[in-house]
Amino acid sequence: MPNIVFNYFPVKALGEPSRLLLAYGGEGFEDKRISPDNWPAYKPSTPFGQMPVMDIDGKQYAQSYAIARYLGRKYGLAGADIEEDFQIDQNVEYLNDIRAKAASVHYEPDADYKDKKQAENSKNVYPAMLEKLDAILKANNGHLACGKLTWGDFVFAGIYAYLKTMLQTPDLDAQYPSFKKLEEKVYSLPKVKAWADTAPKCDF
Ligand SMILES: N[C@@H](CCC(=O)N[C@@H](CS)C(=O)NCC(=O)O)C(=O)O
Repeated sequence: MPNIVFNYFPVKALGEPSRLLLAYGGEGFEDKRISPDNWPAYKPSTPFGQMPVMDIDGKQYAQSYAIARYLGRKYGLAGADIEEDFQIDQNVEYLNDIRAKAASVHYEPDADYKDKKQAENSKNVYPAMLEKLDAILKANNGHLACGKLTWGDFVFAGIYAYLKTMLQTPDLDAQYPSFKKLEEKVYSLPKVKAWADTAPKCDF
């Protein structure tokens, strides 16, 4: 068995998709949660000065979606051909567009501009993007792509709580039951559930 260490902050955010994939893969991994206090000491030794970073037998792997794609291929959760691979990549990118748009507002330092932008996006931007995401899930048998379980579903389930926080829409579950259903589908896969039941609890 390889020695796998997964390094990320003590939140779900961009790290949780790969934690879920590693749990699914069943090889065992050290779920290392680095506190913001300890981060400056570790940062210079990471490939891009950011986390997540996965370490397999001393080799470092960085960039959250690249890691998730790699683990998806490793554990049989990639597409069956390049057309399916493309569909997964495309829909993961779209999901990330929503996250990035919401994050740019969430982390805005100017409070007045932040409020204005949040109100504007909630009215004119997020609804159409979320409707589209809902339509994608509905067209794919409840999955993010290819009508079946892929690593894209793990990205969705892993970042869903973070997405809700970024969007400032705690009622997203009720608005779009397909979202909550997909999150639950992944978290209830037996190996994922066994890991999640004992993992540290985080709100996002
Ligand atoms: N594109 C990168 C972004 C990673 C990223 O933004 N990481 C943040 C935490 S979510 C980070 O390491 N922040 C600390 C820093 O930049 O010093 C990925 O997807 O992995």
